[in-house]
Amino acid sequence: ESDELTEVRSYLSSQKDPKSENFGELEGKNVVLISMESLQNFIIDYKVNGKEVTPFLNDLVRDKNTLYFNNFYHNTGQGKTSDAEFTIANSLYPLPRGAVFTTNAGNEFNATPEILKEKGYTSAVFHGNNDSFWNRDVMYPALGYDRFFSKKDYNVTTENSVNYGLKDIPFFKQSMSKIKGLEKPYYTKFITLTHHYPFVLNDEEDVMIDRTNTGDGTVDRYFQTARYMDKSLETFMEDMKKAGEYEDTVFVFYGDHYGISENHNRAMAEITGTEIRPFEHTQLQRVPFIIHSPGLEGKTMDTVGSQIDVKPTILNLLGVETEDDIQFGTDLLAKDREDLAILRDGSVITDKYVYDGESEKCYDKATGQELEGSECDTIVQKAQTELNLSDKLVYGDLLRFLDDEEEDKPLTDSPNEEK
Ligand code: GP9
Ligand code: MN
Repeated sequence: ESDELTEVRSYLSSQKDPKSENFGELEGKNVVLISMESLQNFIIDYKVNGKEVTPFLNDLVRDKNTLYFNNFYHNTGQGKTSDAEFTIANSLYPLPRGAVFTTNAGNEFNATPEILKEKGYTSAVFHGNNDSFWNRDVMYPALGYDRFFSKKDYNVTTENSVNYGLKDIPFFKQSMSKIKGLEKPYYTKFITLTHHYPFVLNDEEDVMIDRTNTGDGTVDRYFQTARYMDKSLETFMEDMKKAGEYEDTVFVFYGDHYGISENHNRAMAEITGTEIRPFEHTQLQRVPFIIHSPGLEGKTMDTVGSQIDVKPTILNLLGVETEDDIQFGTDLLAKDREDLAILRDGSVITDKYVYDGESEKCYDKATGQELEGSECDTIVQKAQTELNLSDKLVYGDLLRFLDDEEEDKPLTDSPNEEK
């Protein structure tokens, strides 16, 4: 092992690694991860002219078989969707600049699909855009994925696409025959696309809610594409039930990153009813995180976490031992877990504090009141240490020094006959 890897290891072992009570609760189940494009948590229960923007998700988060995390942040940087994928698969931070999917796809990883392969899982990704976008065709084999159903595996026409590619409703419809063909248990990821900046719909039929009227077009359209995506999730869940793919499956929904940047603070102040200071800006980096499975004991959790925690959380639920893994996240369901989210820009959130990395301002999390900067010193220090160690690990490709190296197999050719 290299000295640098030893340094990472000794830092991680000095941290609490709490055990979850739920270890193995969902052992052997199929996994369906759903990347919800640009979906921020403020949208949950938000209404436009009396109508819910996300009625499906609003019901889902209250379902008795749903765990809903309402203090969950994204960790993404410039790699956006792909950064979220990276962090969720590896429990490592994305890079301070650029997209790790494009800069470090040649690295050795120990990602969730690869780990689950040893448990007999088949893995696949579904996405209605070109396979080379974000270098996914190169990165997925490195993460251990077996299959990648991309644009060329779907019937994509001008009518059924908008913006970057296939619209979410036909995307999920056409995915059904593909998922049914997978060997079980499967570990899959569906990446939605329609609710992407600049949030456009091209068919009256897809418009299911009014725009808001802040006068900021981006913000006003945001609610319409969010409504459309929510509908696509609803139809997907129904189709999974009809196809008999629901009972043995755990559904994990996550927002990938913000959709509305700080350039839209004026309109967002109108939407949220409060001025957007650095405190509110940081709180707007929350994205929904939802785990749903029949039989799962559900509740809403306000524990502070982020995408870095998804890997250990899922693996623990599936009963996979992660103790010796190099991971920066912790199991969100562990009782004595530390409330913590470290964002890529150096912002840090705990149960007590919200620190904005850009303005370097420190706030009381409960009241939003600004505090002496020094109050946040300890957590800022911790965040810097963690981000630096994670970056060292990625830049130095340090996981290649782990013993059980395996050759990355190329993706299985995706047959096009389902067109
Ligand atoms: C592209 C899609 C969007 O295929 O995942 O990527 P983003 O621009 O959000 O990173
Ligand atoms: Mn995205």
